[in-house]
Amino acid sequence: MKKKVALIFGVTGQDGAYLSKFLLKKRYKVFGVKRRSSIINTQRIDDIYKDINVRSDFILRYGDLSDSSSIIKLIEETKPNEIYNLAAQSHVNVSFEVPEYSAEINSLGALRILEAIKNLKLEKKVKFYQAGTSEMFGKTKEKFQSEKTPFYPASPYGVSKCFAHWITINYREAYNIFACNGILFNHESPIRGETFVTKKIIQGLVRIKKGHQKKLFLGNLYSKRDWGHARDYVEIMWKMLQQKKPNDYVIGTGKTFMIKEFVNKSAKKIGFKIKWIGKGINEKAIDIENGKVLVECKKRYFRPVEVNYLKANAKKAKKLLNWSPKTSIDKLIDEMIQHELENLS
Ligand code: NAP
Ligand code: G4F
Repeated sequence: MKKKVALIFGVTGQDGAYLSKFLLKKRYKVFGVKRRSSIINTQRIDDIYKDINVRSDFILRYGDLSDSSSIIKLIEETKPNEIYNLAAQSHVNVSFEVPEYSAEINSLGALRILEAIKNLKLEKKVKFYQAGTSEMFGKTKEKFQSEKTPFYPASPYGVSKCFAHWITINYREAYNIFACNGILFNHESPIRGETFVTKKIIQGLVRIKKGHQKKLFLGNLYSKRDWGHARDYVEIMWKMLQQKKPNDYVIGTGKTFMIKEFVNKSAKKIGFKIKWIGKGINEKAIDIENGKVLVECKKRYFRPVEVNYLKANAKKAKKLLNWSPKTSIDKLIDEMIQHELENLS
């Protein structure tokens, strides 16, 4: 039987790596789009080439979401059954520094792919997944956020993703493209980018424990996030595209924790006994055993506007896709700590 073909934009990112491995196990041929960088950026997917059962079905191509011609060429050449748009300038705080670039890639990038599908007349042949985000809910006051919760984005990143969300719906309605939005809440893993808070906390605390780092500097300790495991979340991206009709789904655990709670849980598992002292920017976590400061706050890690509270209502995905997350926050932290210990240089 002919293998299904997937084209993944953002293949070198956290989700791109997990999704590639998931699809290869499902016997897909996977084309991944990487962008040119001055240093090799394929660390997260290099291990695929060690697996002789799948490596011949995994092909990397150069491309960039800022370049329509590369998108059109890639779609024409690879003839995908499914396109996953995971590519983005995905860091919320950085989007305040590069707002125009964030919109260019996150908003117009999605539009460019949809336009290519339409202009190549592939509406009936290609299914499209758009990586949406809980950041679109932003400053919401709703206790749980579902597909019906109005968006109130609180960063250039959040705003840019709202455009991508609505243009995906618009092209679905206008041109009958099988296009789905996943509205995914935070998902982490051992291969999470090092500047996202979970990875930064665990990597920092492990390094301090082993004598490779002195302190960890953080921003707002009081925002709350609904954290799941990326491995569980890529499966649902695929599942959305296997349904009879395209739809949009919220994906999250329905549990939320403060950043400070994440520090406490991680510190305990790594073997620290800590106490918090001070307030606001002067708040610090002290190692009770030797009195040393482990965690301090730094102004540069605070955002001009904060998303204080996110908690998913994923009942629609549970009901229609029979989906629920498999990994608890404790298991996620354990896995991330284990990875840091094994990879400590
Ligand atoms: P990530 O690790 O930051 O990966 C982003 C990917 O996009 C990388 O492969 C990156 O390439 C690529 N990229 C950036 N700019 C590009 C451009 N101009 N052209 C082509 N590719 C480009 O993000 P992630 O955590 O895997 O997230 C995947 C997607 O889901 C993103 O769209 C993100 O916004 C969204 N999302 C993530 C979460 C989460 O909690 N992880 C939650 C909701 C939504 P380089 O490797 O070269 O940088
Ligand atoms: O880990 P974060 O940077 O993730 P954030 O902003 O929630 O965004 C992530 O999840 C979104 C889904 O909701 C994705 F769409 C997006 O692409 C990305 O993957 O920050 C989490 C929280 C924030 O409230 C932040 O202010 O942690 C707080 N925080 C405190 N200190 C910090 C730090 N965040 C970072 N990155 N670095 C700090 O030092």
